[in-house]
Amino acid sequence: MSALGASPAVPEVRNVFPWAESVVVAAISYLPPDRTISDDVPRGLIARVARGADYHVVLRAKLSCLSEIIKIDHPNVRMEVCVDTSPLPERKLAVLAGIAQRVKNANVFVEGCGSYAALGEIVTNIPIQCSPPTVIDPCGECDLCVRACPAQAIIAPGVIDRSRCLSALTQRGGVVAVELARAMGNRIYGCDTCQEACPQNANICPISPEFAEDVFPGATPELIPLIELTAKDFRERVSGSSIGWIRRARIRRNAAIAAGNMKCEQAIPSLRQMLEDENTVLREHAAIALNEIGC
Ligand code: B12
Ligand code: SF4
Ligand code: SF4
Repeated sequence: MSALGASPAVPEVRNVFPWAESVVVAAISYLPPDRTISDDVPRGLIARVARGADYHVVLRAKLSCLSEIIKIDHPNVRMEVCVDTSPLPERKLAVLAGIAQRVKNANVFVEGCGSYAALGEIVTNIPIQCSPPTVIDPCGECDLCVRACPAQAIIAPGVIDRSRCLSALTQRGGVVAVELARAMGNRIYGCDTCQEACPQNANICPISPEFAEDVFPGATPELIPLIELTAKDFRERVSGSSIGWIRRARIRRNAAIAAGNMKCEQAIPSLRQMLEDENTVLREHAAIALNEIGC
């Protein structure tokens, strides 16, 4: 674990767990070593959070261990481990626990991890004494992330327009409007641009051995196999990865969008085949991509 603190159970927590008194909040650096490949092969891009082991699994295992330790002194304690699994305001809890600071790109910064930190909690009925956090503004006058966002999705300090954010668009289903689809570039899952632009992330290094290995599809997967991704390949290679939950059709749609944006002529046969797909969204994006390539 990279940082650990405790927050009072704010009303959003009590709405879900009425018995809650406090929340142990943990952060772990998910930053993987840079294994992006640049060669002549058309490639997509996966956000850092999904390149290695699934942080939900890693953090849940660590928090479950910690909850067993807590039980030694408090055998009758009530606890619930959460990692993105309950509607808790995880970033707010991390700030209240004193382990994180809010920044303009809407993420929170954790000492030693920058913003490349995943968050998880143990909600408990133990009243842990929590001192109020020291709130600092690490951003000052900087607005590099706001200017770097390819979709102009940072609409106020710390506020994202989810209908424009490319991370959301790669994860959500349906047809993507042409202007935003173009802004997606070669992104297949997630978006790191506002974090890459941040000077506070510049000297942050990978520190968690759990995220040292890439898991398929890795950082920069080949595009054409993703456009053609069969149900069998998806089951065998992708479904257990951090991006598997967005399902096969969205991965194929994002790969088609990427091929169009990259004017990737090698993708023409796969896109022509996609024109016959039973999924209307895929058919539409195959046609748009072929149009972008110029056929
Ligand atoms: C929905 C969601 C998204 C959506 C919308 C994100 C957004 N910024 O609105 C989309 C798909 C776009 C998204 C993208 C990403 N996400 Co996301 N996402 C979530 C999720 C599941 C819910 C967030 C949410 O809607 N909360 C409800 C709203 C009301 O709260 P909020 O957005 O957190 O923050 C508001 C308030 O809490 C308040 N607030 C925030 N901090 C504080 C502090 C104090 C003291 C107070 C009073 C108030 C306050 O102000 C905010 C604006 O109104 C959380 C997990 C979770 N359960 O929290 C992960 C989570 C926020 N995501 C995470 C990550 C890693 C990402 C990505 C980096 C992934 C990627 N590479 O593509 C991007 C970053 C995009 C960005 N610039 O924010 C991490 C954040 C880690 C971090 N260090 O900040 C989380 C916490 C998951 C996790 N368990 O680690 N995400
Ligand atoms: S994740 Fe990408 S699209 Fe979303 S706010 Fe950051 S830079 Fe903009
Ligand atoms: S780029 Fe600048 S404004 Fe944006 S989060 Fe980093 S320090 Fe803050």
